[in-house]
Amino acid sequence: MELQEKIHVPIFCGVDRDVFLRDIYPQRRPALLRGVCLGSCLDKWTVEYLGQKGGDKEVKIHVSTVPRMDFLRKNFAYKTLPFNEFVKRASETKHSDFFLCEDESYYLRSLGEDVRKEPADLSKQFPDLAEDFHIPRFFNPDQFFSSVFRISSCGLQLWTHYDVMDNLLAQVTGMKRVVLYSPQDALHLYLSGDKSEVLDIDAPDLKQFPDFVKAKRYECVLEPGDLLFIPALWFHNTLALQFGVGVNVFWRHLPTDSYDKKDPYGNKDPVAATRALQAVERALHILDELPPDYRDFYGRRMIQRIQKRTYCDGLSGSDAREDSDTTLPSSPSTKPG
Ligand SMILES: O=C(O)CCC(=O)C(=O)O
Repeated sequence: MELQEKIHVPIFCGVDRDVFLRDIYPQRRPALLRGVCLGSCLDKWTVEYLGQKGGDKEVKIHVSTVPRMDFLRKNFAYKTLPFNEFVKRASETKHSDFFLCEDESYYLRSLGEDVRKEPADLSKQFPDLAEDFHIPRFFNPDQFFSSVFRISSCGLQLWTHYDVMDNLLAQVTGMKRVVLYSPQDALHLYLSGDKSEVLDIDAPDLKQFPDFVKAKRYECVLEPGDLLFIPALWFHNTLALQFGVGVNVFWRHLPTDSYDKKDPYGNKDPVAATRALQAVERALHILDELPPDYRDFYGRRMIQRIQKRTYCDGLSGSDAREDSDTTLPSSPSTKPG
């Protein structure tokens, strides 16, 4: 029996900038783009070549005793290795030199030079390798945010999370399964910040996570040369079916000022969302001044008001936006001018 409704991510061949911007981008849904030119990396990026060109620059990596990384129980350690040594180890299954155990798994998410301030940029950290990778011109250069190496041991699984920027995930070598969930399924994913606490998405504990089955599972398998468009806020979980090298490119989809300026990873909530979430926390503190039955009553009405004003489907719609809302008394400042 299928656990969840499963949907194949649609595959598009021969997509150029015009087709992407006209037919794919506005849908705000994941799309697998096959046959887009990614440059000579597809032929060149063997383990040996990556080691030679990437050299012995130190990289910070995740090392885990088991391939499914667990951010809750922290079953991985952050370690540092020269890039060439890291690539060699990540490509093998048994290691003669290791940190935790001889069959440990490795994962690199490359970082900027000043980790806390600068986003990753392949052309700065790995200029010789960046020459081989062609970033598809599907967005304007001033929207570019980061280009990030994603290199994983065979079997490595990265937890389900969302990012706040639009993303093209390029698979250069190896195969990778990607499972995605819509932002509208956020409440079925048991979030802890930007990550889902459901780590085993193939055999979840349904006693602990009963609503997980309600989330629609979008799935695809990336092959070398594939490009996956992951719209901002779409949750994604990756499983390396083989040792693999990928690069993902984030770009700004909202006006620059919408994003948190201190966010080198591209995963901090937009400033307006952070302010709104803080305002909800303040409102909840105010409700604490009331007895439980009153809190329950006004809490339910607040939820309905928020649903009517914000949901894009179902309950709300343009009528709800313009309504004279009877759920809660509206203050003049909350009405559009
Ligand atoms: O490919 C991976 O390992 C993870 C990709 C990812 O999380 C991303 O592109 O945001």
